[in-house]
Amino acid sequence: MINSSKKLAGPFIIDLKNKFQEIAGEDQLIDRSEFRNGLEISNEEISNRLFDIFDKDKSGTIDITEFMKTIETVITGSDLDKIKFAFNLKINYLMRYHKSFLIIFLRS
Ligand SMILES: [Ca+2]
Repeated sequence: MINSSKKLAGPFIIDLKNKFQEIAGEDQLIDRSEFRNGLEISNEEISNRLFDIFDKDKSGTIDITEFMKTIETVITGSDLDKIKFAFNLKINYLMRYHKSFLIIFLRS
């Protein structure tokens, strides 16, 4: 999926663009429900959280640039970028459902 120079490889970019077009449909924008159904995310909380990370300008839809940029950051970004991404995604979920886990974690 990535080559040695840590850039997205051509065929993978084409796959991604095709996937975007398939999910986005005619208007070429992905809204929340298209996002959740298209990526088959069963958990609404996680889906919304992910959506917010992709929707950089908070317009309520994801365009092709936001889609590609976010995926590129996750795949080719620094470890710090990846940690930030994972942190943004997980923290709400963990806080809500695993408070006891966090308490144990923070104490250790
Ligand atoms: Ca947007």
